[in-house]
Amino acid sequence: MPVSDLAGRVAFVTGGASGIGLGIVTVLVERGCQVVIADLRPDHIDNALAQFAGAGRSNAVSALRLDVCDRNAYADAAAKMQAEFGGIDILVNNAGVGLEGPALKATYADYDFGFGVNVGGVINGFVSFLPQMIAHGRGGHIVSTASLAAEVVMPSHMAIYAASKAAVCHYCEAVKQELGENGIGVSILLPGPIKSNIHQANQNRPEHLRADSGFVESEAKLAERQVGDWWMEPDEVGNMVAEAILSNQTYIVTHGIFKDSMRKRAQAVLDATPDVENANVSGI
Ligand code: NAI
Ligand code: GGE
Repeated sequence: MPVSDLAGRVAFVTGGASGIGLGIVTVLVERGCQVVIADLRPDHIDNALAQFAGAGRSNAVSALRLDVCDRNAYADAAAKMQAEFGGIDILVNNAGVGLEGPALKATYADYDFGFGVNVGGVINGFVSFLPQMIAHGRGGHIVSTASLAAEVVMPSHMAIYAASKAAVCHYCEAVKQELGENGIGVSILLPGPIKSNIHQANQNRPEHLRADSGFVESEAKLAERQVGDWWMEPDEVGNMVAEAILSNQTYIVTHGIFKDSMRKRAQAVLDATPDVENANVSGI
């Protein structure tokens, strides 16, 4: 059965030490969860733990350094959660990188960076944790962070990013029913602009994917970008995520500002689709 009450539940939040993930952690703690933050960046982890210590909530939050691309480390983290908490109830596949750069200059290093974190990190979360979440029989929920970039036609310099987020969205849509039959709810977070450190993509790029990158200049420029005053606060996203877990809501969409672009893309696909009478696809 999906999660009907957050109090006492154990949550594992990747990328939980900054931005959207930290907003989700903050709200889950407020709602009574025991939360483990998994993040790449020691500086972000230190800042996040200091925030919770300052609020007198150190007992409810711990953290471990994890690169979600490292499958062995991810398996070790899942084993640790099983040993310490009897498994997790809520997995938030939130870690991601907002890489961008000229599509014609993209190299395998850039594709591997974008898909490795944004898709590979989500896959590794499912593979590492789904068995224990089903086995413990308490029910559970998996939230994966995609983007509204998955639902519009994005500019060329964000092609890798958009494709990676579309993959997350379609994978989660596809597995939702079967996971539900196994007591695991599924939600897909589709944020618009949220106040975060997403502009720091170049600080999150692994060493082995730096030298050959075609995005060095674009990511250096991105790193200088300021957070928009009108962008949404992470805690507001956290509240949307908490409510979506409780209602097993499939899509969590933070903004309506791209709705016309979303509709235009969907209509373009429908316009290219032949009309048929009484289509029967039950056998597929
Ligand atoms: P952020 O950069 O503030 O937070 C992301 C966190 O993930 C950071 O603490 C970073 O250290 C961590 N991280 C990066 N690579 C990692 C890895 N390989 N392993 C483990 N942790 C890793 O950025 P933000 O915006 O909070 O991003 C969270 C998610 O939200 C991402 O998937 C992003 O694509 C997505 N998103 C963000 C939007 C925004 O406007 N900020 C809008 C739509 C989607
Ligand atoms: C706020 O900064 C970013 C970013 O640098 C990369 C990606 C995103 C935000 C988000 O995933 C979304 C918007 O919030 O992606 C878009 C970025 C730019 C234009 C449109 C986007 O989505 C429709």
